[in-house]
Amino acid sequence: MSRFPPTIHFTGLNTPVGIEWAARNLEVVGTIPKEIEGAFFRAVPDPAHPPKYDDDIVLSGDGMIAKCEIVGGAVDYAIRYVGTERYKLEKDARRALFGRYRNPYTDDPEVIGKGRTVANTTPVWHAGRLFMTKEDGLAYEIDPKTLETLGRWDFYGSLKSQTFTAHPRIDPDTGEMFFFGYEAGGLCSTKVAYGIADKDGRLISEQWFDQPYCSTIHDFALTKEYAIFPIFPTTADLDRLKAGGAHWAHQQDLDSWVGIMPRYGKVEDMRWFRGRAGISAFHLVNAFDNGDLVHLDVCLSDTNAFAFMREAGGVQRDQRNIGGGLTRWTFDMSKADDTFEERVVGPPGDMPCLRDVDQGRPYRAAWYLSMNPQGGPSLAGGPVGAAFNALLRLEPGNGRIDMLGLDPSLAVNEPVHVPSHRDDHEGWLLTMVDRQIGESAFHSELWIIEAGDVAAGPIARVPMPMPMPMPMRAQVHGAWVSAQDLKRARAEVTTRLARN
Ligand code: V55
Ligand code: FE
Repeated sequence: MSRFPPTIHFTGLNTPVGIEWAARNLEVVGTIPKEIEGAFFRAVPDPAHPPKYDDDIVLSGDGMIAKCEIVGGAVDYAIRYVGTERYKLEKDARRALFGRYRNPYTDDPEVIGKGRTVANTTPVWHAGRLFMTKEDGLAYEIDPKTLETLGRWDFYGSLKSQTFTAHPRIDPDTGEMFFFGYEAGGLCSTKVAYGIADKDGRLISEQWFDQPYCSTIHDFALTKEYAIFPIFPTTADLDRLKAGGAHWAHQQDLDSWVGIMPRYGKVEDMRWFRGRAGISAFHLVNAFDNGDLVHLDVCLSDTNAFAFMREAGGVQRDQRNIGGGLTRWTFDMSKADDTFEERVVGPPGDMPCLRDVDQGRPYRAAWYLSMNPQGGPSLAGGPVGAAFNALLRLEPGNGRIDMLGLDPSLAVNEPVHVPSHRDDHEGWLLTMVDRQIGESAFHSELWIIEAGDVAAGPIARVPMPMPMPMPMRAQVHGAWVSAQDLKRARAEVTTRLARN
């Protein structure tokens, strides 16, 4: 392929951009509250080269790391490719060498055994370091100042897992990072590594266990007492990969599972709870424990939200016809059986956002993205093909919902939460909003929103510089790092540029 194919994965909001750029002192409409000082990092998949085969999916796009930095009310923007092994090899070759999504059997022979990850899913900040992650490989460390890639992160050679999740969880009290990697032992391995890094980023524990089958464990959850691993029936198969097929196929008739173990305990103490067949979730909002009860809030759907994973499993379902809801699962650890309670606490949606201090604790409110029931279908684009156009604030304890419903010409990306110093103030959300301004023309703006009053809309907006006649490719996840934390970035970061 010498050009990008004109499919939904490469047109409209998904049109490849491929430009590394930076601009200072962007126009600010309104006033950014003084307390908002720091950087909003964004993970943006953007393929640098046309795919090796006829088509490809958004999840294969080379990771770009973007930064909206807010200093004294001024805003700077920058975006760069993550210098993964794969990106560098293809950059040198000036073409795609790696084939289909997570199938190394479709790669050029010259890159067999080379790192395939595109590090395009979540920016993670821990212990003064910034990482770009994707669940199919190790994280890459990024210099938070320059966005330069410093190298693969394996905890100074101590991590045995071949993979690292895009959704680690950080305990707000201890500063420890709890994480996992599935397919830890290689392609289609049922081994899952469960790890803990201390507040200084040292690996203090890594244990491996087997999941019931090789599923895509995209996210997990943490409470003060437990680590929780949800297993949904989207499975990998080595023979299918060897035949050049899809990594993932959703199995609508296969049971789901939830594994729960003491978070500082042994994997041998994992208890497995059996869930409904065919369901799927990518993101968990939060979890907390209360005596013997463990509550887990899940962005649940009744089948896999990604068409390419459904179709590989023979599931035919229109994207706009997927059921589900924000669902609370409650596990009674005092009972010996493998059942649990389920109730819906909010409308369907995904891309949840939580205050850092609420991680693993009872919490009052969370935010997530959904579809505006008014105004018509949403823009095409993003990883599942239909962009979100509503931002919800949910109080799961009492079911209260506030909505910022957007015009169908607008798409909203996952927000990050910025805390306030005032106890009586819920802080702010930052989110990139894309607007269609012509048949294939888009314009993006950063919106600053009162977290406690999303329905009021933005209190300040930062239009991306014009003229910029291209979309900004849809973001996957983001991370907020305060100015104070940025100052505590590891000093040695800049001296380690030589490392790989
Ligand atoms: C997801 C995203 C990915 C991926 C697998 O949001 C799952 C879910 C951006 O990459 O590879
Ligand atoms: Fe995710």
